Amino acid sequence: MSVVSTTVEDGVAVLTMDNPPVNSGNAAMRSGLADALDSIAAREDIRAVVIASANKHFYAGSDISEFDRPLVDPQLPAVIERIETLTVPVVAAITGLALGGGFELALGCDARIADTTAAVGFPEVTLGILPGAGGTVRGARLVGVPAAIDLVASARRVKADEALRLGLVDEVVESADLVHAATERAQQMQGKNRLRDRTAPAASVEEIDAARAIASKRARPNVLAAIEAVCRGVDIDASDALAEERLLFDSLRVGAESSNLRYLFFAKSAAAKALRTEAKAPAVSVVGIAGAGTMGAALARAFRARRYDVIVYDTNRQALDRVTANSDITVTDSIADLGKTGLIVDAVFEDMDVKKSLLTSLEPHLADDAVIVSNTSYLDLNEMASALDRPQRFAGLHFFNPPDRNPLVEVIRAGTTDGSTLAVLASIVAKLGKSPIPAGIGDGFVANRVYADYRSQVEFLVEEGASPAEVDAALVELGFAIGPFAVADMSGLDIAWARRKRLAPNRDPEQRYVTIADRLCEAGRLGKKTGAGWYAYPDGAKRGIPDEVAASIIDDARRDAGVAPRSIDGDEIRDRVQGSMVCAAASLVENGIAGRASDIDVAMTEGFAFPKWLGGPVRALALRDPSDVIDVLAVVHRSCPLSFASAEPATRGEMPELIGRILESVR
Ligand code: T1G
Repeated sequence: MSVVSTTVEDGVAVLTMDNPPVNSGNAAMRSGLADALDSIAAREDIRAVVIASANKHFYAGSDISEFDRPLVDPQLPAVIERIETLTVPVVAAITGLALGGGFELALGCDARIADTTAAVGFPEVTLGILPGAGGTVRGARLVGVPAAIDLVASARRVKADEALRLGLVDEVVESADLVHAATERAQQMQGKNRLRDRTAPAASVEEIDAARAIASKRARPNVLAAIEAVCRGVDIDASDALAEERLLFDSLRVGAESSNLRYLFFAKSAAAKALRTEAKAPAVSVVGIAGAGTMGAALARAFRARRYDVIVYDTNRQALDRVTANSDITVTDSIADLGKTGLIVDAVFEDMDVKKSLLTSLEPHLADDAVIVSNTSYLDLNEMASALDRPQRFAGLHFFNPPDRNPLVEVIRAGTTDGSTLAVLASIVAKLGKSPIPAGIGDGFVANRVYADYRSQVEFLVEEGASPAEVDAALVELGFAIGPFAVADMSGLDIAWARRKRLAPNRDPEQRYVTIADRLCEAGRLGKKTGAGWYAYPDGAKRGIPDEVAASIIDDARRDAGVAPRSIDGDEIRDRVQGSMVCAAASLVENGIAGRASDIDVAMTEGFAFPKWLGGPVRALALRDPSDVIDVLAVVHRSCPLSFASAEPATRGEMPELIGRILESVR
């Protein structure tokens, strides 16, 4: 049964695409469209065509899973060519998403009618490629080079009203009227209106250069190629431009960067899928935040930005005033007011007694189906749940700074969390546009556990002879936007210092411990906010500079640790950082705290700015030569045999079995 059906009425053929769940453009869809278009071309009685969807989305783009092997004919350009070769007008009836190839299909039509749920865009650059079926060529001929550069390079989705304003669609109607409006439009049109025959709307050199400059900032090679394709495409014959664009697309598609980004796309999908349950999720429209501190206020903004009604509760009036200062968020110092909410996020002080007392006073005010989550970074959720009469309504929802911008969130089941609570959380994180990973209960859950080992390793490297600036530079060269010591100075050294002091009594004496960060804090160097941390910030400088005081503190710590400093090159720094993260991933998967190794790649790329085009630390090491990997793991193990016990076999030249398995799982 074809995924494309055709109905004909009054000489108008309506092609309906039905390839659930998202109408992705796989081989079946393309051949269904090609066959339907070929049949129409052979008929004399058809005077107009509409291409519509039977589902929520028009066409969510090409099927990404097909990109790892040679593409099957007919490929999308050949389908679009059939549309342009038809002598009768073809109108796209866009509902929901028309992304990538889906929007390119619509651009091959002679007109585009959208309904109010429609959104169009070119997400291709987020997959390490560029639009490969005419998006750079027809897009520029429709809206001009500057707007086309923005669309192709930003990958942003354009909602129906803006799409109409930009000229990306010709009309916006209610969903119920969509096919009718598209049919009417097709019947009224006097012949074709092929974008490939147009010249691009005029744009000045200044406008083009301005758009290029914005789009090129920190742009990856594929984005630069996409910008060039847009600019060049309007100056040459459309057929040549389309052919050049396709060649570029094909060369990028088979490259490592695109393969890694596609891997991450499916890794995020797998992590989100792991959270799905059969249970029904009661709809939540009002969210309560308990705690108006920095995190609570940022969480309130994050929920508000996704059109939840938000009530922030705190007993501290000044904190509440800061929340209301520039937002339409309700605040209250009465905990009873949280009774109106369907989800309450605990963002109070990280202390078990404080949290348990909050839960005990909160619960009596709540409806039975209201869900409570804690944003705790490391406290035991099962102990917290014990404070509730209905612990099944409770889980962890761990956001990452800044929560209104950082897409990563960990969904942590307590032992008592039920399916309905999980269903609520799955729908909440989807509506927030987050990249969720499931996490089990353990110190630091998943992401902070990996981050802790990363942080330990970079401090080992400084103790052994690298400077903070050398470590930061090596990791910026890997692709991080800024290095770990610059990040530490930005967020402040005191938070981690307080935690180390709290954990000191239980620290294993066998655990390698670097005292440099403690010594910096004891010297009052708490980071940028105190004018100095790992770096100095003279006169409130934005960027830190290495200084003698930090250097001498580091030298003292090396001497007291009996470490003779040596020069350490960038490759060793990058290898040891990635190797440490992989060791952490292996133990998290083995202990069932992480569901799968790719979740660690999602966490580190989404939440900690590990370069996405490498696929994440596990993927990056998995693509290395196994003998290199063994050497890397041996060095990591020697840096701290206790922390990196899982790498021990590598010191004997063997691939550790568990690590070998998780590397295999992400290839
Ligand atoms: N290819 C293959 N599978 C896809 C897919 C795609 N494009 N989009 C979604 N899926 C799967 C997904 O893995 C999941 O599978 C199920 O569909 C539901 O997705 C030639 C070259 C459209 C916004 O980048 O952004 O066109 O886990 O859970 O939350 O120039 O999916 O159920 O087994 O994400 O409602 C461009 C990618 C491709 C869009 C829907 N298109 N997709 O989100 O559902 S390149 C994209 C999405 C291209 C042309 C170029 C989202 C969505 P499973 P879901 P959702």
